[in-house]
Amino acid sequence: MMAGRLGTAIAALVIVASLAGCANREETAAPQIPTLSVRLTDFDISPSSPTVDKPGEVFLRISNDGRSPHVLAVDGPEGEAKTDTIKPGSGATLRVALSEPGRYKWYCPLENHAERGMRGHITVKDG
Ligand SMILES: [Cu+2]
Repeated sequence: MMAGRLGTAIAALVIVASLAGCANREETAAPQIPTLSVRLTDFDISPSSPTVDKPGEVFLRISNDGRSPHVLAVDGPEGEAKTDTIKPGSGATLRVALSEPGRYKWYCPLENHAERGMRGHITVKDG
């Protein structure tokens, strides 16, 4: 019985992870993982410097609305996490462990995109 429920919970999490692109934020089976929608353009990250309320994992739901390929990289407290190259008109999800309060850089590491404006910070509050 217990194992069955746990299995169901894990299956639900996997589904949320794979369908994060179209999951409704209020109906997610894992409300403890905040989801942030991020829009990449030539050459901006929007929002450029969001804040999350407490340390923990964050789901980034990223769309590339620009005309160039982009990548989103986050220098978190446990190292760098980044997407594969996201084609124009496409999207990606990234799960980032922001386990400590702080201010973490995020940027597009391709060519000179960060210098051109694709950089900012995620601030993690103490909770
Ligand atoms: Cu870029």
